[in-house]
Amino acid sequence: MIVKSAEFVCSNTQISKLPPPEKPEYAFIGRSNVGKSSLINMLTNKKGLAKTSQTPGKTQLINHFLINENWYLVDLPGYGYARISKSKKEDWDKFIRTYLDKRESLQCVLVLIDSRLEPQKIDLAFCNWLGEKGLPFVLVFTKADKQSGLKTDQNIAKFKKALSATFEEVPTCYVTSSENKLGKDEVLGFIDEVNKGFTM
Ligand SMILES: Nc1nc2c(ncn2[C@@H]2O[C@H](COP(=O)(O)OP(=O)(O)O)[C@@H](O)[C@H]2O)c(=O)[nH]1
Ligand SMILES: [Mg+2]
Repeated sequence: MIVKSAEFVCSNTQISKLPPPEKPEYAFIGRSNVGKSSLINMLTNKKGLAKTSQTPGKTQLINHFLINENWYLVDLPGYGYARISKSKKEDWDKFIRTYLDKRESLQCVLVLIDSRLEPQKIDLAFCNWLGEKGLPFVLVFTKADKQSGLKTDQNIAKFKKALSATFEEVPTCYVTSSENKLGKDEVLGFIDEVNKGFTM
């Protein structure tokens, strides 16, 4: 897929104000600082589309971007930010989980994982929750330029192994780098394929 246009549509704090669920939608989510904004900008060829390195945990917004006038890329607030209060964390949980669970047009959740790290509990727990809800998701490993391919492969293998404790079939994995555009064609190609099967 070639991204010809990418437009910011809206930011929401309320599920009731989301755009009508008439286009296929893909939610990007991961721990704060995982490289989500950078990945969104890389995929859409727009440097400032998603704001990178903002103070996390401040505003908890669901951001909709319209791509090629045809599908929505949704930027969700990061999870696992240590310095936000417990009540804020619970608000995050409720808001995002309701969105993920109820959004009819949501085709897939892209769960971003830092490829430099050993499997993190919070990422595994989130994947398990998606599994329990029967929500389709893929894993997008970020920042692969930061270490050797071998190290990346090892961390991915460990993550898959950890997931295999609860999943019969481990989801598809993509290896990406926003720095050198690794994985761009693969992630966009995947979205393109799913879009083809979208019916209202
Ligand atoms: N080397 C490298 N750095 C990255 C990559 N993606 C993000 N970063 C850096 O990681 C930090 C967090 O990125 P950001 O996109 O703001 O993460 P977010 O909090 O998940 O939206 C920033 O300093 C980015 O420049 C990547 O693929 N490679
Ligand atoms: Mg960000």
